[in-house]
Amino acid sequence: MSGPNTSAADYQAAGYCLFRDVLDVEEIRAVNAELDVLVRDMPETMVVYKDGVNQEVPARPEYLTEPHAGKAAWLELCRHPRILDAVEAVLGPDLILIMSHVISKRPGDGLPVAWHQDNTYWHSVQGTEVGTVWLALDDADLANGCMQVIPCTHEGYPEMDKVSTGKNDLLGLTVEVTPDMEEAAVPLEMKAGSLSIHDSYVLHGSDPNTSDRRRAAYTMRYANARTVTVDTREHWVPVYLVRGEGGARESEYVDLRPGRALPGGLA
Ligand SMILES: O=C(O)CCC(=O)C(=O)O
Repeated sequence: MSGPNTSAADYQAAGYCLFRDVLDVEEIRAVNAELDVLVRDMPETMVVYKDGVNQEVPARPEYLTEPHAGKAAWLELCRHPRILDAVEAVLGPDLILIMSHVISKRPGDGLPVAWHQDNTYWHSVQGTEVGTVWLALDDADLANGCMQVIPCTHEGYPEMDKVSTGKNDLLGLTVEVTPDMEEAAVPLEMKAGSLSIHDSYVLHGSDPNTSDRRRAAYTMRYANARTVTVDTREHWVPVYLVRGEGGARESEYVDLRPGRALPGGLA
């Protein structure tokens, strides 16, 4: 098993890249204080897309979706200059923020995430240059269910079929992988404050958290605004222009480039 790719220049070929020590201890402490509030305020049940349909399930901290659309601190984090520098290094200077999701796996209880591609879940998003920042809010390793990727599986941008896992996991669906593919998986072990970016077509997933430590991460999804368009009538949250030019649909996006005020109405 080879080590993780840490060269932005190799992102296109590998389908992911790891950036170490992007946020410092104080910054991560502040994000974790916001996460405590999200978990404290979780409702009893949540509607999640699972097994191919929207379902109401008992609330769990793996399903804290789109906090940036309602809370200023999360939206501000999504345009943190050092995070956007990493995104720009792999997706270019024109960037839209399209989604976000906190996935917090409780100690000894965190759900696995079966092998999947992201793009097949996002029908409102057209284009291939879409990447997810996976920001570690805790130290993440194999024991607490760090994310793993199967490098290069995005090549040619295939749309792989999904089948039911029949298990209690985050998505309820999986792409079937061969033992050879599984053997090639790279665990993205990292310290809190580091992040990886993965292509929306590359296969990735994670094991359950069997350790006595939490494993929380904040995933922020970005796209190249010149080559990717989002149908804002179909999309479930606003799309934010965070850097550069917005392309053909710029007028439909919320302008959140440096210096712009956050939208009103956020908590
Ligand atoms: O956090 C995980 O374990 C999985 C994350 C994931 O599937 C994603 O960010 O698309």
